[in-house]
Amino acid sequence: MKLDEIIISRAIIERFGRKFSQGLDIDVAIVGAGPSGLVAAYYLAKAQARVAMFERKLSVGGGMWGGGMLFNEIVIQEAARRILDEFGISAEKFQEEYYTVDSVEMVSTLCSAACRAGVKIFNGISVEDLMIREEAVVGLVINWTAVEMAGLHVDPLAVRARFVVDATGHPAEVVQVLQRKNPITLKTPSGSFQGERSLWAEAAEHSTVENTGEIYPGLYMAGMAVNATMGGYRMGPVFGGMLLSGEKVARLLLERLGSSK
Ligand code: 48F
Repeated sequence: MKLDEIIISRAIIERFGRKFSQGLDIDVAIVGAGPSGLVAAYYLAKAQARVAMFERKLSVGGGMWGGGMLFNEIVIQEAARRILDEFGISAEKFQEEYYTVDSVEMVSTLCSAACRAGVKIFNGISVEDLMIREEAVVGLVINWTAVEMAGLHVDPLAVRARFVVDATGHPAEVVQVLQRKNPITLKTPSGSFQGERSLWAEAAEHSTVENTGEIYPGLYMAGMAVNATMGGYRMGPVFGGMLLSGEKVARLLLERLGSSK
């Protein structure tokens, strides 16, 4: 076999073009490929929803890689262990109801399962704005992260989605941009973005799952973005709530998609 650089280049361009084009008009667009986003994407795609995921960084996995303070182990509590079982991720019992997971196994396995279920993951792409119709979110405005970093004046492209999920973690970037650019009321106690509070793992893990849901018509939130938006606490390197939040948002969206199909 004689390798031709132009065939290699054309293969990449055409196959990416096909994938990108399929990702432009979908059921659910997920912003952020951390634990909550990856789990949500997996369950949605497994149920045949058309899902695309946009991740600012080259690497997926969000805050999982570094475990706690760069010790690359994360803690999962009993309530979320069944989700690890669903993915075939090995958890080691530390003491009653506490389990540890190697963070690299966690990231790679969640990502692999999402891809195999049919999720289209676009890394190196940042969501900078939302597409709006009347009183609802109907898609994303995206650009290359490299363009964002270079500060180049390059217009973005758009993605249409029946539903958008903010899974951007602590900054809750999607909710924040919606509020900053539009005169809207969010479904929070104050009607506005509340901001994250300090560390209280027990309360935070509960509220992140409890408040997972629709924050504005067409816009759902999962993971740490939920607590940041609702004024909840941070939880540190315990990840059960992230997994359960991802699972919950997928279930809520599948109910919506089922009723709108
Ligand atoms: O922060 P992240 O892991 O979100 P999560 O699923 O999990 C939070 C935990 O990692 C941890 C915690 C719980 O134990 O407190 O922090 O809520 O992943 C969020 C991903 O979103 C990407 C970001 O690079 C990260 O990988 N992201 C953020 N803003 C954007 C974005 C954006 N505007 N466009 C695309 N990706």
